[in-house]
Amino acid sequence: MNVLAELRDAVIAGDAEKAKELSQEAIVEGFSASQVLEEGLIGAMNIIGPRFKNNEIFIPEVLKSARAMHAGMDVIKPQIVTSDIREKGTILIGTVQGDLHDIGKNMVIMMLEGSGYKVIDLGINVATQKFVEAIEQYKPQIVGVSALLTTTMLQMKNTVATLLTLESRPKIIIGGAPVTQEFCDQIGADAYAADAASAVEIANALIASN
Ligand code: B1M
Repeated sequence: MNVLAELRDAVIAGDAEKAKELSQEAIVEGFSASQVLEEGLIGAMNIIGPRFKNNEIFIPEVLKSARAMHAGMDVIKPQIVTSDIREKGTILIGTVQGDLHDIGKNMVIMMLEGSGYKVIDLGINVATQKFVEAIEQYKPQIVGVSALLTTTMLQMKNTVATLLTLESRPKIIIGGAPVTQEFCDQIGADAYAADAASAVEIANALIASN
């Protein structure tokens, strides 16, 4: 079994220490940080998701896996975030109020930072007012809004509606598993990103069109 498959298994087993070691080993063996991310860490979450859905595993196991995944992400982050890249702009990002999911958002952040953006992470369960205050404080070019629950998509809609009313507002990118381009069109956000890599492409395009 190659090191990325072992890493995937370690994350599935929720073994943070092993996930950290194997992520380091994979980098030493010459795998790129994005291979470790895509094939090892995201690969594991793609297996965990359906198991959680089918009640084969439960929240404690998912949390252990999430922790193991973060341990791996901490290892590859310095490889992805190269310090000599000039900042392309500032992006503010958060998961909407009522929603505690942050694994995907954190991946988006890593990819954005890796491609040269300064990212301000507002965390999870972010009230609309907090987005508004942070926009006033940091004056970002882009705001990223994440939601992972169909129930919190309504909160996403409310947050976006408020952000759209701001004077000289930043561009708004939305994302998260239940979010679609159709929903994006409905609520009037500027763009929808299906995954972390497309979030970077879309951010680049929005900055270029400014
Ligand atoms: Co939750 N959960 N969860 N969960 N959880 C889901 C989302 C679910 C689909 C599982 C299921 O039942 N099938 C389901 C939602 C169903 C629905 O709404 N239709 C669900 C549920 C129901 C719940 C609870 C209600 C469970 C309960 O308590 N009964 C509860 C809600 C808590 C809350 O938020 N209020 C809950 C809790 C949890 C944990 C805390 C245990 C944990 C979160 C840990 C954490 O995030 N720190 C958890 C997890 C891990 C999941 C699953 C298994 C995995 C999510 C994940 O991390 N995916 C998930 C099942 C699934 O998705 N298959 C599930 C990996 C991640 C890389 O993908 O987040 O989609 P994703 O991010 C992608 C893209 O979407 C995109 O880029 C990312 C990278 O490619 N993207 C953006 C994301 N945000 C973006 C923002 C952008 C752009 C792109 O803006 C710029």
